[in-house]
Amino acid sequence: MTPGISTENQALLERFRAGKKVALARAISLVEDERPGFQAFLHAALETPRFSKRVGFTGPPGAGKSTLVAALTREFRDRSEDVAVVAVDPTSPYSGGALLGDRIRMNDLATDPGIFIRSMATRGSLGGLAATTREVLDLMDAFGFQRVLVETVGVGQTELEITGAADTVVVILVPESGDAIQAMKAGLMEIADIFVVNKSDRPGADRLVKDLRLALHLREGEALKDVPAHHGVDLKRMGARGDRGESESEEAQGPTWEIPVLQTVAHSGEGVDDLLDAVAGHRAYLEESGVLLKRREARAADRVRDVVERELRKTAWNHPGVLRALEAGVAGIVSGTETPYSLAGSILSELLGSGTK
Ligand SMILES: Nc1nc2c(ncn2[C@@H]2O[C@H](COP(=O)(O)OP(=O)(O)OP(=O)(O)O)[C@@H](O)[C@H]2O)c(=O)[nH]1
Ligand SMILES: [Mg+2]
Repeated sequence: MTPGISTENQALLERFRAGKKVALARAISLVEDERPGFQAFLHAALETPRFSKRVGFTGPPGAGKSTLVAALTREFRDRSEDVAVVAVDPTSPYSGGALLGDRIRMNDLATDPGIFIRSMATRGSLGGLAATTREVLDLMDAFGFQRVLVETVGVGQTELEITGAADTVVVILVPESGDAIQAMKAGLMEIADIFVVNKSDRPGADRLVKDLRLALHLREGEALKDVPAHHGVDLKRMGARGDRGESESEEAQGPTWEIPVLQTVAHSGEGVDDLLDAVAGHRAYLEESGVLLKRREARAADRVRDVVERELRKTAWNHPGVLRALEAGVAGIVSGTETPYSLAGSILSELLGSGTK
């Protein structure tokens, strides 16, 4: 990585460090667009202790995530906390109707200088995180926000990504979003620190709450029978929460956390206080049990992996020898004298050898 930083980025960095919101916004764009020098900038900007309390919110489209995040943001502000919000939107910022909706809902918050709101588009149409969401969250953290809230639309497995980005994960379901069995199948039991059944003014909410509680108890029972629910989970994919089940439950000597299932009516604010208490309670648990440190370390390891992978990919596909070998070898694969594996093998030795020779 380039240790050097351009004069322009140095100026930006100074304004970022001085706490200028405009500089934060520009720094985010620099990172989001992966513009030249963004890694050097991140390196310099992140070389500072970070203390943000990060809370992730995920759930199906239209579950009321933004309405809840807006309600919580107001509460945090009332308690004099600075809040940064990232809404990761599956639609493009240029054509997204949902984004506009978020903007309008969060509009009344946007004029408060203690609040910073940013929307990011995902790569695909399936939700989850955008390529640089984690880095943008790091920036907000380094900038000094006490709270960093991230909203992502969960569609199937995409909500799992949020575990690598937040300390506390709130999974928001609604009576329409299906039953607890579906939630279990989607892996939500593994990622949720807090369950919220929003739209509790609608029929079916009580039922879903009961089912979720039952499912959580069943799962706990299984874990006690020495069948951890987390076996087979891909650590790389799970990121920060990858080691959650086993290591946290085996070290049960400290404080433990029982996943609460709360009910809210986001637009009227009903249940928001309970949610705040649960978020605070989970924070206390994270700190007292030492799990926070573990999650942060897992997150750090994850970030290093990301950077190494990105750099390797970039190095490989910009390497003249690699490109030559690929070009020269494809005909052999087509005619059957080479295979993708033999060619990849020689490309890798070309690449890895080149660093040491
Ligand atoms: N009946 C009812 N409607 C709600 C409740 N909470 C939110 N809504 C409405 O549900 C719709 C979606 O709310 P949002 O907050 O945009 O939901 P979201 O999960 O952020 O949506 P996306 O970001 O588009 O996935 C809005 O029209 C809200 O007013 C609730 O508790 N009860
Ligand atoms: Mg939303």
